Amino acid sequence: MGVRTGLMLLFLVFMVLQTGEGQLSETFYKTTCPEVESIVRKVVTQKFNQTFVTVPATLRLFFHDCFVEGCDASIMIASPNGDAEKDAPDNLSLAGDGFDTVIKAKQAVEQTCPRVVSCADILAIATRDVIALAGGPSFKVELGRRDGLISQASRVAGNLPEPSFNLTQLDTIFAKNKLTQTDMIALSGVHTVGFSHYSRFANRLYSFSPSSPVDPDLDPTYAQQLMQACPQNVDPRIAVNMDPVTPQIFDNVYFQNLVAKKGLLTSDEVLFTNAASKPTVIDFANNPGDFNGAFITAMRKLGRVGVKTGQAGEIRVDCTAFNS
Ligand code: HEM
Ligand SMILES: *[C@@H]1O[C@H](CO)[C@@H](O)[C@H](O)[C@H]1NC(C)=O
Ligand SMILES: *[C@@H]1O[C@H](CO)[C@@H](O)[C@H](O)[C@H]1NC(C)=O
Ligand SMILES: CC(=O)N[C@H]1CO[C@H](CO)[C@@H](O)[C@@H]1O
Repeated sequence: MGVRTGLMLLFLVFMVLQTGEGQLSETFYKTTCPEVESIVRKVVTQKFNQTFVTVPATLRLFFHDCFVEGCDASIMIASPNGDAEKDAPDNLSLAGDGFDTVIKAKQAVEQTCPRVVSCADILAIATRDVIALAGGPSFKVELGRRDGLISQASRVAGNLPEPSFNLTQLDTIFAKNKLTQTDMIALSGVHTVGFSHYSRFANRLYSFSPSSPVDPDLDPTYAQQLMQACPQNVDPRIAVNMDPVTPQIFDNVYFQNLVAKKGLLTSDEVLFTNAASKPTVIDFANNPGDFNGAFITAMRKLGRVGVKTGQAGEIRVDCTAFNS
């Protein structure tokens, strides 16, 4: 082979190692661990049968993992010093059941296919499974992610959306992860399950503006209910359902709530109040099929964010610790 070809090849290898971004595939473990999806589904179903919290906990874990360092299970790492990704203030409310689901599924997979399946892929499969268990759409999940080697609380800041964000800020942070506004709106539909703590929406009830303490974009009856559930200076551990109508079903009612001015977070309601995103919200509220289709597209794209493939990263043995 000529010098030119050799250099080209070297360059290509270098590029692949540099970015670590390769192709994910639905059949990645076809020969190395064909049972992986059925093993994970069984563990997730068992956990779901014990507690519904498994659903929101796993979903939010996946989102936060992907937006910080990419979908590489960096969020799973435990640290004795409390300075790992999961210890950042934004994670204060990550429910333990999400971590527990992934740890248990990994332990089960290790029995059959030791050191073959990444924790990042197990989290992706478990996330797909909890959506279906809660009544949401089912879809094929792409696999082949490797586990990351960095997990630092200090690297979380600025990478996750805040509940106070306006549409421009939401668009920007999702675009950074190669997700469009439509992807962002569809993914926000995950707030059809799960809870929010009082502190994340308290400003909308008590201190919105000097002339109007209650956010005018909140339905007055809903605002009253929220104030009853969350009086001022309530115990900060109090949390309320984000979908007040069907909190335990993964459906498009979240979008119907936005139309009815019953979006809990400012970042939820803005999707309806801003004219640029309003038509998509109305479409998803009226056509569950449109929501499901856009949601599946967006979830698969979310699962590709910053993935490590090939030789990058590692296949962790214990999801909560780097291999030493
Ligand atoms: C669009 C921007 C988003 C913002 C500003 C946002 C913000 C929040 C906030 C403030 C909470 C309440 C947390 C608490 O107080 O415990 C929450 C809960 C939740 N978020 Fe989001 N989120 C966004 C998008 C997403 C996406 C894309 C997903 C998943 C794909 C997601 C999944 C969840 C889940 C499942 C919960 C409930 C957690 C639980 O019940 O334990 N969120 N989100
Ligand atoms: C979960 O519960 C359902 C319904 O009660 C039951 O059919 C199923 O066998 C359970 N699955 C597991 C894995 O525990
Ligand atoms: C959104 O928030 C950013 C930061 O606070 C601000 O600069 C921008 O003007 C806001 N955009 C809209 C449309 O309100
Ligand atoms: C589930 C989890 O690890 N939560 C941690 C999130 O971060 C706070 C500190 O900001 C920890 O106290 C929590 O244990």
